[in-house]
Amino acid sequence: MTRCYIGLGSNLADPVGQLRSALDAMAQIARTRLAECSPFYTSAPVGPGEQPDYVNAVAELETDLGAEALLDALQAIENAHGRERTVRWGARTLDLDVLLFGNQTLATERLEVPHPRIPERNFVLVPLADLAPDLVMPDGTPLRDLLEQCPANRLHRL
Ligand code: A4P
Ligand code: MG
Repeated sequence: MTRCYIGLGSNLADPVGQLRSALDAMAQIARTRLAECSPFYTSAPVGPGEQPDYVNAVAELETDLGAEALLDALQAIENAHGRERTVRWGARTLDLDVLLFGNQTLATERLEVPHPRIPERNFVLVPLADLAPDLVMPDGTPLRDLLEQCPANRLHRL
């Protein structure tokens, strides 16, 4: 079993409902157990143009799938939630990012793990720390250090 952390984000079409429904769907992924989910947070959008605020959370999964098979399952859930990929970092109904996959470091065409933008995103770091305050990144950096150094961005626990 590999313990992994998935970032959930939505800023369209009832974001809280999108996240709840995504959690239900993640609990159904084959050979995978949904262990826990962080509280939900509202966060100021990072990205181009005017966008609504996001709702973000982090979920912990335990899986026997490989990383790319897990990504397939997550992308199927995104698609089932009406995700349309138009503008990079643009508004979206549901975004599921593989933040961490065990202690592995991966860089394939489809998958970069740890997710490269974790250090600059408090809407990822804060819920991740809710679940795993003592976590250490694959490169040896404690999560606490990343949290201390992360730029401030408006974030409210729901
Ligand atoms: N991909 C590579 N690595 C990964 C990974 N670790 N997890 C590839 C998931 N996917 C990964 O993703 C594009 C491709 O990235 C995928 O096909 C996969 O093979 P996408 O979801 O289609 O595109 P995207 O989400 O628009 O781009 P990207 O770069 O993933 O954006 P981010 O980093 O996910 O940022 N502001 C707030 N407040 N809250 C947010 O949640 N999210 C974003 C999206 C921007 N601003 C935000 C938020
Ligand atoms: Mg994404």
